Amino acid sequence: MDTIGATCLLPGERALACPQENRPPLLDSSELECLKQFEVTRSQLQQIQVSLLGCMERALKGKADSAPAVRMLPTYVGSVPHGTEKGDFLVLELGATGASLRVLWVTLTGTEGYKVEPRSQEFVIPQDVVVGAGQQLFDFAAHCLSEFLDAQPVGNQPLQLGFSFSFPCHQTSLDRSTLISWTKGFKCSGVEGQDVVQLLRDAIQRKGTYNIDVVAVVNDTVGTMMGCELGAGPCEVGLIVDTGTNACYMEEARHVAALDEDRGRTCVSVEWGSFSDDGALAPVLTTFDHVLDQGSLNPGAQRFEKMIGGLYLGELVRLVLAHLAQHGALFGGHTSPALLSPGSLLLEHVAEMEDPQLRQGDTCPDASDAELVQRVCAAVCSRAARLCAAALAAVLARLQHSREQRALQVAVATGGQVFERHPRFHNILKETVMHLAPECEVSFIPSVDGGGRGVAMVTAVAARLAAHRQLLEETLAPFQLNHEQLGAVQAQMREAMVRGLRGEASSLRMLPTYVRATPDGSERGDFLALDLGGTNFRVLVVHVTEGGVQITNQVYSIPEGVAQGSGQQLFDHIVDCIVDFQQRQGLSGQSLPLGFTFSFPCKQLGLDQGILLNWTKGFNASDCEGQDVVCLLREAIRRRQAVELNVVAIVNDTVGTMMSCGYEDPRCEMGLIVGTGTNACYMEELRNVTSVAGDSGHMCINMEWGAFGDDGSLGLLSTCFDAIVDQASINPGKQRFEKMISGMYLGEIVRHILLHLTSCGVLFRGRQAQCLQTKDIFKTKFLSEIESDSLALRQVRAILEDLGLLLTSDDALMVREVCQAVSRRAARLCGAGVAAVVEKIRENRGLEVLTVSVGVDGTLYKMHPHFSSLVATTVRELAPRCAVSFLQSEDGSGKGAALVTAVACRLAQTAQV
Ligand code: 0WK
Ligand code: BGC
Ligand code: BGC
Repeated sequence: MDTIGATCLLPGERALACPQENRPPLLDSSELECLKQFEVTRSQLQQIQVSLLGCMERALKGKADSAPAVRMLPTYVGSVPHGTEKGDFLVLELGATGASLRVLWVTLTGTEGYKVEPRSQEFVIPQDVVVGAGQQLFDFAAHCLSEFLDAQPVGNQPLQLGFSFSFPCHQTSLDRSTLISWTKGFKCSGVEGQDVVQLLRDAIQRKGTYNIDVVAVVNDTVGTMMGCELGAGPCEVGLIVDTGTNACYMEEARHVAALDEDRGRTCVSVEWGSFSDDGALAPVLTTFDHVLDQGSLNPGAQRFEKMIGGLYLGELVRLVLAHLAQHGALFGGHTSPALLSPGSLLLEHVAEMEDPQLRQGDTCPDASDAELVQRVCAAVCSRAARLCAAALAAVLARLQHSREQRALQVAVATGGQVFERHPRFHNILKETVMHLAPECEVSFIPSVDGGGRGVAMVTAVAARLAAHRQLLEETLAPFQLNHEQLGAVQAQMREAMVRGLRGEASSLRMLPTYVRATPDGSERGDFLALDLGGTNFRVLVVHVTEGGVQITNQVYSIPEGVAQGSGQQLFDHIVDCIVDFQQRQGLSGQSLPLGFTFSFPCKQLGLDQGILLNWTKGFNASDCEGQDVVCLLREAIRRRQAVELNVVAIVNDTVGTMMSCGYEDPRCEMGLIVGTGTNACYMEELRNVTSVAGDSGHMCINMEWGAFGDDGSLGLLSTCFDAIVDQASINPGKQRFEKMISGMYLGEIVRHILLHLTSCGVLFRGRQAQCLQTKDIFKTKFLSEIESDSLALRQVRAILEDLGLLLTSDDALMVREVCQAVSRRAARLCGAGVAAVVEKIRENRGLEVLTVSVGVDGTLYKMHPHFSSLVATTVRELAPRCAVSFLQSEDGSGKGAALVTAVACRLAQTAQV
């Protein structure tokens, strides 16, 4: 037991007793028993260390029970300061030092090497505010901010504020934090469970004197850690022992289950004040601790804090002194109102009484009383320091585990009045840590300004992220289409449809397909089918029997050189594939009727005549546009002697898809493709198709909606990124609607947005990534992968790193948002198009409500996790009187082409009969 000395005067009291000799007199058993209770053995400390470590690791894994002993709260501070932070920041500190708050003006000078002393002002919070209504507390804080700023040369510049809020909070971002429970004598109503940043913003708004933006909220331990001087190398632990106690440290992000992270480190606030493992704590809890706890504002909570925090040390000493006095062991058995009144002994009193200097000179009437008082102070404070050391040793052990390092070198930033005022606390803590964590080399860095600079650092980072977020939102805002804008697209498309059907100027060609009916199930026979124009070129043999349709197909590639070579080369390649397929399928020499799905805009003059109007989707074979592609195919067949093929029908992939789904569901009267390209067809009333004779019956119209807006009607919605992608395409000014929707272009739009955000410094720390300069490197399939809900952020990073991007998690999050904005716009525009078509069919038929199915195909529609549901939602919004179901085509449009051929053959036979 250390020797101690102190004055015996309590605040406002006359002297009771003071020491005679400097050799400590012997203590009687009751006194000894009293002090012995505060002795904590090494094995008890080790047990606390181990138990706390266990609680920390369970909480990190999210395995802790409902009321975890320690909370391990992510703080969204992902890196220790890298010294580049610059600017003037306001800091508001609430709760670190008891019933007071502090406002600071901190100027960060980045790497300019000189320091500007922060200007600060402290305000005492009236007790009725500390336990009053939450609004009152935040209004008080806003008032103090205003009073502080009245004395600063601020003018009306927007001010960025970092809010140091020293209570346990669930943080969901740097500027969103929900208070879990008050501690340290605070008990304001209407705050627990609330976002304290919003409460402060509302109060500042109500005050209305200064334009202050609260950009970050941090725990005081984080501010202390972030504020520690870089000289010593970054601190990775922040330790506070002030009115309360807590620590934070830099944990490997992958170990924090609450975060979807696999790389880097993140700061975790331990909130060890609530550590209460009865197994570990019960042996060290004294009767005085139970009395104090029962008398506190939060009985049963923060038990560990109540043995260490400066708010409680004075009270513990008072309880012991009162106990000893009441048992005649002190002050001659006398007590006093102050000695008996809770809260009368404060930390500074304990520090004073424990200070050995005091004993020498002062006039204490009874030396042995003074001695005993000092012993009590020392016992209470030493225990606090040792318990705090055991907790810190648990954090160090956690750091060793998470870094898989046995020997650990770490700097701990310390802050708080107990450190500043209590002479021996720091030494006992240091010594005990050395005993409990001998393989750790720990340097303690006292915080110079109570963490104000650290909070400003976090605020600077948050301000930078907030500015980035704003830039991101401004960049993506044009992609968020509201109901009015989509309604306008629907109306414009409707008008263009009518003009196209009438043969008037319209960006929608509304091409008759000569398909007058969807299959009725009576089709029979074997057919060859070709499917050109999507991701894959396929040759199929389709058997249509009573029992249904059997398909065998083979995928062939169309090399870019062929797709952009000569027409003859392209069609010879197609015939080569057919011959290869016939040989593989043992069909050589058989002349089966052939249906040709040709997914490009064709003016059809009949079922087997289609004049190619223009290539799309990266195809550009020469000498084809303006030609009848059925002729081109037949010529190629002729060039390849000894091959007999009977080309019966040419259909667009939308028509093939509609027919294929129509075979299963007769209500299917629309075909939709959202793949490499996009387009739609539907069954129009023949009377509305002026270019085809006849007033009754229907005609399937290939809308070629990819060209919608080529007349500039989509100009208002087109962004600078759309213009870049269009200009870089092989058909600038063409297929504008397609270039905002389909798979061939979405990846490119995203790539250009990423390049733009990088050039603004928002992404990849402003470092332009070489890989992103390459056209088409950001595939549209990446959007589908990145936006998948089941994909954790780390997997998003993996996709982007495979591309050669060096990125942070924030970058990955932003890339995902860019993908979401681009694909969402595409789906909504597509939905507006479908709504225009089904509404036209409904009005064509004068129906109150239309029930119709849409056959759909295309990789983007099928593979993207949200595209199809967004299209359906938009159609419900814009065409509420149409009950639309979307049927994903299983066998592609090749089957549809075979069915069209089958219908044509059946009609031809009945015509011969
Ligand atoms: C599969 C169809 C084909 C169509 C394609 C579109 O069978 O006719 O062209 O879907 O999707 P993409 O392959 O372009 O993603
Ligand atoms: C709070 C912590 C805070 C600590 C030190 C505790 O009561 O729960 O959030 O860091 O006091 O101020
Ligand atoms: C073509 C359409 C086709 C669509 C889907 C567009 O580029 O012009 O004919 O239906 O792509 O493949």
